[in-house]
This record gives sequence, structure tokens and C-alpha cells, in this order.
Amino acid sequence: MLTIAAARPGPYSFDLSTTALLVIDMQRDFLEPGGFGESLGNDVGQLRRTIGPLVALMADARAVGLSILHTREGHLPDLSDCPPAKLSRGAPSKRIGDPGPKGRILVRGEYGHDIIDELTPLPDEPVIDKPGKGAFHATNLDVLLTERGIRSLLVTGVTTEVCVHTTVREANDRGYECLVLADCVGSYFPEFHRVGLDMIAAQGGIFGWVADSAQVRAALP
Ligand code: TIU
Repeated sequence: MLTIAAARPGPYSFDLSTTALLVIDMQRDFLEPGGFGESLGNDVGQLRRTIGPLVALMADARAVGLSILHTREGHLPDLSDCPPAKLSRGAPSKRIGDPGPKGRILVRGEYGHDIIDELTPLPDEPVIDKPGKGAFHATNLDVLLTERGIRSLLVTGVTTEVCVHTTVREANDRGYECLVLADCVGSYFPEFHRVGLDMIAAQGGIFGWVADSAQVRAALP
């Protein structure tokens, strides 16, 4: 059993064999200059600060054989898996499926939809394509985790208050324990990031624990 003593709201203990590193939506369209996210006026620097810590954490996780699973938010080219309520959101000229700077926005197979080069998954690491904000909704993530005997998630990726939060909430209701790594999650809105993390750890860890990746890396064998 490994323990992160300085986690919020208290120590987080986990077993490597029942823990996975979940890397949420580290996609070009959310993170890269010139991508969809930036075209909406967002400061991608707020998300890009997660890349360095994630590169280091993934290397250490691979070295000790920790399971890594990646997700991507996006839809089928015919958008048949995108509910009208999601499709109709956002600026009229920049909706899901519209042409964007790096291909059709949030459409599977497009350049912008794929994971950034720095964090390219290894061939044996599952990549879960998800149509929702939460990684459990309409995906086989629960099955993949159950097959691997995973009960504990180290949660990373973007954005803190949207896909990370939704996924952590879904994971809680399915019985998983979540440690959210503060330096490996990011939001376009610093205030939402800060409060999003506070919301995880509040009320005795209502949705889980919060720590930095350096603390996890120091605890790994
Ligand atoms: N992955 C994810 O968080 N998708 C979003 O749409 N995030 C926003 O912050 N918009």
C-alpha cells in the first residue's frame, strides 16, 4: 500500500495493482495554440501547464507498470451520437461538427480531436472515445476498469470543472476512489480550477482527494 500523506483532506492510500492513471481529454483542440479552445478566446496556457507534470508522471507510471487509460471527447462524423442539446450549444459558427482550425470540431478522426504529441498513448494503453463530458457515460470505461480489478483512480487531464469533475462524480457513484492531481488538471478559468479542486476535497473528501503529482511520484516504488 502506498500513501500520499499530504493529500487533501487527509492521507490517500492506494495499491498499485488496483489503481489506474486516467488521462482525460488531453486533445489538440483543447490544448494547442490555434485550436478550437483558443479560437473561442480561451487562454490555452492555463491547460498547457499540465503537460510537463503529466509527461513526468506517465513516464514514472509506465516504469512501475501502473495502468494508464486515456479519454478523448468527440463524436461520430455523422454526429448521430451527439444529442441536439449538446449540438446546439456554443457560438453558432463554432459548433461540434463545424470546420475548425484543426479539422471538424470534436469529431473523431480529425487532427484536432486527437491527443497531443507529448502524451501519445502507448499501443497497449486504452483510449476511450466518449461522447459526453463524463468518461463513464456511453463508454466501456467501467468494464475496462473492472476487468483490470481497478478500484482507485489517479485523475488528470482537462478541464478541471467540466470533464474532470463530471468523471470524478460518475466514478464516485460507481464506487471508485479518486485522487485528483492538482498540477495535472487545468481549466481555462483559474477560479473554476481552484474552486473545482476545493469542491472535491470539501466535506471530508465528498468526491475524493487532491494532491500534486510530485507527491505521487515520490511514493512510487
Ligand atoms: N474535456 C472537457 O473538459 N471538455 C470541455 O468542453 N471543456 C470545457 O471546458 N469547455
